[in-house]
Amino acid sequence: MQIRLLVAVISVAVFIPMAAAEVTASADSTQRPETQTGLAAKYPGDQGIEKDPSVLFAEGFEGKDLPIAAYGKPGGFYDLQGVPKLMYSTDKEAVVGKQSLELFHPQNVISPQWFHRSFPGQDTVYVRFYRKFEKDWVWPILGQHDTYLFAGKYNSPAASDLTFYLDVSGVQQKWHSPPTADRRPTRNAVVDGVFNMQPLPVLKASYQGPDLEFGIGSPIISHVGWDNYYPLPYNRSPGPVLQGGRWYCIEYMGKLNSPGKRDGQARVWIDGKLITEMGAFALKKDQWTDVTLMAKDLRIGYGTEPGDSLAGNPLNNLKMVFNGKETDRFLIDDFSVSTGGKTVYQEQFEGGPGKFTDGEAAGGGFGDSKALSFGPKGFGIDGAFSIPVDDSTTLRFKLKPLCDVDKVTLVAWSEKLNANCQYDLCGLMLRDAQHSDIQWNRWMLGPRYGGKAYKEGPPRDQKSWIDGLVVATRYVGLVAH
Ligand SMILES: [Ca+2]
Repeated sequence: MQIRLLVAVISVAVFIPMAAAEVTASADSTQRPETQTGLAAKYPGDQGIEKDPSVLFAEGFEGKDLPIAAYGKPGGFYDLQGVPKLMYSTDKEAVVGKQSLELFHPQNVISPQWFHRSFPGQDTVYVRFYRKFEKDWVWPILGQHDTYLFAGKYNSPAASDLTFYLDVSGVQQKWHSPPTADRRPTRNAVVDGVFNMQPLPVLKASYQGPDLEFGIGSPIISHVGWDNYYPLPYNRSPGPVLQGGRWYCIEYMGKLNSPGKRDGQARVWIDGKLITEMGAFALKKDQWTDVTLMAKDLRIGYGTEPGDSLAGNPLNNLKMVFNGKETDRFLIDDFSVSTGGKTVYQEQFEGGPGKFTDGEAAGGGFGDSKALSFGPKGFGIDGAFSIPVDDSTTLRFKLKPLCDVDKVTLVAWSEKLNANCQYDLCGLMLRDAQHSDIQWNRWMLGPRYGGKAYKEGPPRDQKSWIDGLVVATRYVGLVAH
């Protein structure tokens, strides 16, 4: 097998139903939560929704002169970066009521506007808003920080901060590969510009501060820069390529994990469809975790569209590795590859490792059977089967960690990409006992362009709109009319 681990992932889609008790919430989330009984269902047109005790704040931008009128006021929007005239309520567009907030994006102006809204700290926050971009919107090359949800002590140099960015990426970004002996495993950085201009929503996480852990087994980089962005994978379905000229309903949630537990979560829904779910992949000792990977979701290259994927590639090799000590072990059992309902390859490990390498058959398998035991260097299977990956191709296996594991990486070779495609199954350790004071307490709207790597704003004057913003401790749901 050719192992040339490279590039982390911007857009990944892997379907991971998990059976362990720790991840019950994740399993439940295959359906939109409270589809019939979300907050919005109780408040047609969002009328009165702001009075619901679950709602931290709601804004339909119906007020006159918003957000300027609320600038700097208690409970109001603030920090308009000195350019409030670039954000104003308008009656030309609306999803909720008759007005929305129009944002003007002047040509070649960086960070023309922000508004921030703080709220009492929460462990779990749901955000819903509607977003529309001009019909012929030109996406900035490096995308933009469109909105984000923030936990921590903003602007405090001693704070441990956590941010979920919902960015709209207009560019393919390449990220450093996984750890090597001389490179920290968490270090992600834009290394050059490979532009494809596909406007995809991308959920990113950025962390500042010591001792925060993102399930990657390494301290989080603590400074402002590209290398402390950690793209979260799409692990349910591919994100839509956003189009100008129509409204999108964007919903996301952040849940901090309980101290000492890997039960944090992040999810994004677009127009009611669950796109991203970063569940608590809790690889606890002595608990089975069933993992099913649908190979259509093995679009695990660095591409942001299905074309840059394993689709159509022969699936004939796989490798699974994790970070750990030499003595750390994993068991894998009940491995199968199927397509269209037909099993192509199956291995129960009762008679040994079969065609797997770098592992050995051991007891402790599923149902007191035997399983394949492997260490941190992982195992591989190469040439045991060969099928082109399509939507019906499915991998299935059972994993049993015998140690605490933060990340397991599945690797498959793509001739098309001439590179290994990888998917990281990782936990979401957003808070530990030492950081139990971290809470979600701020929501922000950009757009903000650039950063150090990019010095220009949008290539021409254009507009976008936002409406129906609700931040709540309960799932909000699509606006009910
Ligand atoms: Ca409105």
